[in-house]
Amino acid sequence: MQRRHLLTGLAQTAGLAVATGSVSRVAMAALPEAVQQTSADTAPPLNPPNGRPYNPVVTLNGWTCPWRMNNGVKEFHLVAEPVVREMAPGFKVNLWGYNGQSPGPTIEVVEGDRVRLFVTNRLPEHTTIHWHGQRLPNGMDGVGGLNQPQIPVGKTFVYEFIARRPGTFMYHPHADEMTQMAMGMMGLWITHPKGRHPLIALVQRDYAFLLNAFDVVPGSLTPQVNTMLDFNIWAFNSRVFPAISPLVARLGDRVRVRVGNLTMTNHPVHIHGIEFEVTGTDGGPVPLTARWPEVTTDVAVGQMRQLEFLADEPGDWALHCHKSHHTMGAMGHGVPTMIGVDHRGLVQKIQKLVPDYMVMGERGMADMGEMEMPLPDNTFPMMTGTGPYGAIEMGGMFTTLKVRAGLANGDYRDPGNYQQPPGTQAWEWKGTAGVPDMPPASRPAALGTGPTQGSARKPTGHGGHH
Ligand SMILES: [Cu+2]
Repeated sequence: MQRRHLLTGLAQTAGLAVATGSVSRVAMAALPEAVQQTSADTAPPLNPPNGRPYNPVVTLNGWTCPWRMNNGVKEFHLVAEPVVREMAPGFKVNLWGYNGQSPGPTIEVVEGDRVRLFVTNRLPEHTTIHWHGQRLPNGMDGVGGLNQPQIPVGKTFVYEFIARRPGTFMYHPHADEMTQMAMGMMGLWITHPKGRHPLIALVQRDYAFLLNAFDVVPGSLTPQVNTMLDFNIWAFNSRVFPAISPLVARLGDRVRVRVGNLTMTNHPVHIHGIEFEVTGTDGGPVPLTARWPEVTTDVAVGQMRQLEFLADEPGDWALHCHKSHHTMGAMGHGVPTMIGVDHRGLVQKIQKLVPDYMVMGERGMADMGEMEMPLPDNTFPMMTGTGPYGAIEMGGMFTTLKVRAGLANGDYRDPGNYQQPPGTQAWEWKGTAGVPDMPPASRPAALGTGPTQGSARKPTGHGGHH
């Protein structure tokens, strides 16, 4: 019954494709293969086997969609469908996506390419795709009802336009958007420049990912789609720390990181150890005179930012959203602040009634990073991830930029933990408590921060203390 239903659906799909649009019957004789991806790992960059050359991107915990050339047209086949996304090992969520994953595959083309995208709808409701940021004919913009009829269940529509502007773009449905984006339907689109572009630098590493958020009640399998602000899963490309791949760079590499935001709130993306410039937005390359150095840049809802920097400081550098609640895993929002509350004696009494009962938060929440809490069957810890020096106490939108000397070109493998050179790591003070073990001349009092600070800093009326 199901097999027959599926075959009927495929036949309808192919039939509609032949009947749709201005594409010749020859071009439409067979749909391009809808390549499926079963893994949530970061796929190696897809070097273009044909068409104009370009330097491919690496999609964090994602992949690039293979295409076929058809009389000079780049043809892609996206299938909108329910998927199971492994957001972290042991934490699988029922999402909607494209070609087996959420986000869908990254589309990579070159400025000037004619692109034909077949979109097959295997969702239980209609959909469309909007090509966020693209210059294209109005009828290809994908707003259901406004620019085109919705793509019904089981049907395939064809989008076709020339990639006119180089840059970083996104795609997502413009049909029942609240539900479909809350379920993970989104993807990246990169249009590489043809030849050298005065505002687009050559880089050795080019990373891309989307910021996304879900509301998955701990223990459940499917996001709540009506949630407006109270999300509990904060992800890079539908993946949460420590399951997000690191961004690996060779010492001295110029690195580009393309970040798009399809959540319901802004995310200040922060990178440690280096300074970057925002060299492009979804509106295009930023003029050189409009760039300034940053270590954090806010990526607002519906925005794309291209960050570029020189990876000239070796180490394992944190790269994360600076909203501290977004570097947390699933948590109950009703947890009261317990800092300063003394639970001694109470725990044993409660444990007689509730054997799993644990106290958290009376000294802050750091205990969460090391506590092995009994978790519901399908979720992940609130603060997790272990580094070489213990629990990292992070989750959600957090990963690392790993800068190493001597990596091979195109080697994206995790190089492991950074070995701190001797004498370059923070160390434990083991002197006499409270008394600085320094020469008297350099003691805090002499610097104006000791017991005499008050009188030393007060205006004296003579104007002589400078
Ligand atoms: Cu954030």
